[in-house]
Amino acid sequence: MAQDKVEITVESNDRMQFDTSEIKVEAGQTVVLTLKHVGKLPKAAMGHNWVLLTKGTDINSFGAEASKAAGNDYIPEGTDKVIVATKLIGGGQETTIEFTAPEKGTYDFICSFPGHYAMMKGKFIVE
Ligand SMILES: [Cu+2]
Repeated sequence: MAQDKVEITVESNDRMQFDTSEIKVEAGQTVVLTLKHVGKLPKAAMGHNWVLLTKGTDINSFGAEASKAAGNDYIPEGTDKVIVATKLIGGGQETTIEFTAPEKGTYDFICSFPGHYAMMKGKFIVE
């Protein structure tokens, strides 16, 4: 039996990178995910978030839609394409979210700051 709770830390930086491209958890686990921004640039220039998308969401079309949602941390208002997301942070900051891992499958995670999803993305695998 897997642990009930798993803690994950994802680092991001001033070079538009996450330090991980694959995260594995088990269905039903409580996931405590901390996003750290280890860079120095402010949120307006190099903001990062961690956004878990519903299965099958097209990253490019979601990213284009998200880029218009500056007033909401680049998460489109009322979207049904986001399972969970952190707030947007700048250099030196960190933020933590807690959520229940969704059903088994492979999901995409991205940073939805404009243009970042081309580099800042990875797979969230639920086993
Ligand atoms: Cu970013």
